[in-house]
Amino acid sequence: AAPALRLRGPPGPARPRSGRGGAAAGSRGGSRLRRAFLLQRVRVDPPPAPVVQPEEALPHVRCPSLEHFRDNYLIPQQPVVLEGIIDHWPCMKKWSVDYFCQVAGCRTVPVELGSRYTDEEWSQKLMTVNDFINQYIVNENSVGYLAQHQLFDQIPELKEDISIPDYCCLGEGEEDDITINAWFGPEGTISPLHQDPQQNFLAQVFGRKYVCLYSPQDSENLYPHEGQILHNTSQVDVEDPDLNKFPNFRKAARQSCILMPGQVLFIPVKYWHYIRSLDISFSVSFWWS
Ligand SMILES: O=C(O)CCC(=O)C(=O)O
Repeated sequence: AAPALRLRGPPGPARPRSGRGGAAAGSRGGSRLRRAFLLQRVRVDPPPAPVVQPEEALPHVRCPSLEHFRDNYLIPQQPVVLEGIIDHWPCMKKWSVDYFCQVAGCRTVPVELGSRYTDEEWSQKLMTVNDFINQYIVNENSVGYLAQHQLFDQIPELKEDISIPDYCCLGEGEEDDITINAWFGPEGTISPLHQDPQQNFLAQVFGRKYVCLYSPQDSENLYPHEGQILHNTSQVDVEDPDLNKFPNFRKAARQSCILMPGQVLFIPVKYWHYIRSLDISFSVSFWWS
């Protein structure tokens, strides 16, 4: 059966659920597209792994009880890195690049091309998992990101290797309403600073990710894009901010971490997040309410 693929292409009148998928929207002339095609062949070496300063380090907590998580993080809407809660997931031992070739190699998935979805030259295309792995994971000449894709609905076999974190039962929504997305890419993928309308558990299966978070209370210091499509995405490049253009960005209080395999980051509703992969990386996100 045809997979339930949904490209996060140019959004229609309704806003896409997440910030992704907007920048490349809009019409482009052929020459611009050709230029984009050439640009995306060139991969700029990503900067090294940043050092997280102690004053901005996110708290870590190991296997908190439901009550502890609810009272200290969910109700006050404080982000936290949870440890020890996915060690038992079969994916932690099973998943590798080779494994994806075996179980999903022939399946077609949407891939984002270009470093970040706010770049002009960003685009998306459909390709098989085998082609994605050959072109963007094994040969890292340019950045391709299998991002925000409901891979587990497409390939239910993979769903057996993960489970919905117990803490989601603290929400008011039904389990069926939880959106589970896969994020698979090489070193150097960047999700620009943006916010989403649901709570999120971002579980790291392999590879590391550098994550910066800012409270929704700092929104005005983060210069969201104007207009409907990208208003949940900041104009500021977190790792190289233009402080002349965005002077109040220095007032925004950052929390950060290097998310390691086996760790799960709780990102409260509307918390701004910026994420750069430091290795070949696979994450699973759970959006819940
Ligand atoms: O890991 C990433 O690149 C982005 C994840 C994200 O934005 C999300 O889970 O909402």
